[in-house]
Amino acid sequence: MKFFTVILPLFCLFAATCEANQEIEQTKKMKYELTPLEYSSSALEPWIDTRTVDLHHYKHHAAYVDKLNAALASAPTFSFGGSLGELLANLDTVPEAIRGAVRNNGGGAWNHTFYWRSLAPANMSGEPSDTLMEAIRRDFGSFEAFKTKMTAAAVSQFGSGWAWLCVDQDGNLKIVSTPNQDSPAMGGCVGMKGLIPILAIDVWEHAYYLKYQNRRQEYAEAIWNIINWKRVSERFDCALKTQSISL
Ligand code: MN3
Repeated sequence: MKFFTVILPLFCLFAATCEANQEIEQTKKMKYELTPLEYSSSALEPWIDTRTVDLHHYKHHAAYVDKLNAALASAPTFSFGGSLGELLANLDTVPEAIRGAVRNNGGGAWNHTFYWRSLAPANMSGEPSDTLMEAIRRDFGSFEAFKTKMTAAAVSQFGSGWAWLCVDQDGNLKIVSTPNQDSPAMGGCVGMKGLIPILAIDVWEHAYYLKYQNRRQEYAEAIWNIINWKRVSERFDCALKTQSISL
């Protein structure tokens, strides 16, 4: 009787601790993690529907992170201690055998974190800071003209890709688009040296197809209702002051 009341619970505790340790070991090997959303899956309604956010974040975004980790694990002699952004900025140091996988999946992982953090529920969207608004008017003529131009960049990106608002080395705003999961975060590695992204629009079909089907234009117009302008303005300040990317 005593065995079952004293020894068995102790044994179970020991077994549970071992399991926990194993989990920690596995976590250590999983170098990069899925960045959690800052809002609920329904928070972007009605502009981006709950099901799209769920699938996009917990399936698509998560898959990029998993595949990135798998690619890195397949090259045991390569180790990189920095952030994902730093890894992408140094793509040319990644072994050729996994460079394509890191470019696609590391880019996918980073771009999506940047995208989710570019968005906010409509009632918290706000507007650009005075300094950012001034720069928008200076470089695009008006806020409306800027939105029209960025929407057009999103719509006209052939196939899957991204539209970005960036700050160049002279502090000017530039709209660019990239194919696949290429990103200004990859800098010179993808011919985008010195461009610091401050806002991203994902134009892969998985970002909008459930609600908008083939109407990418409608999605790219709707997204202006849920931009996190506080965050984008902070990124702009960071780009001007430190010439660096802020997530
Ligand atoms: Mn996507």
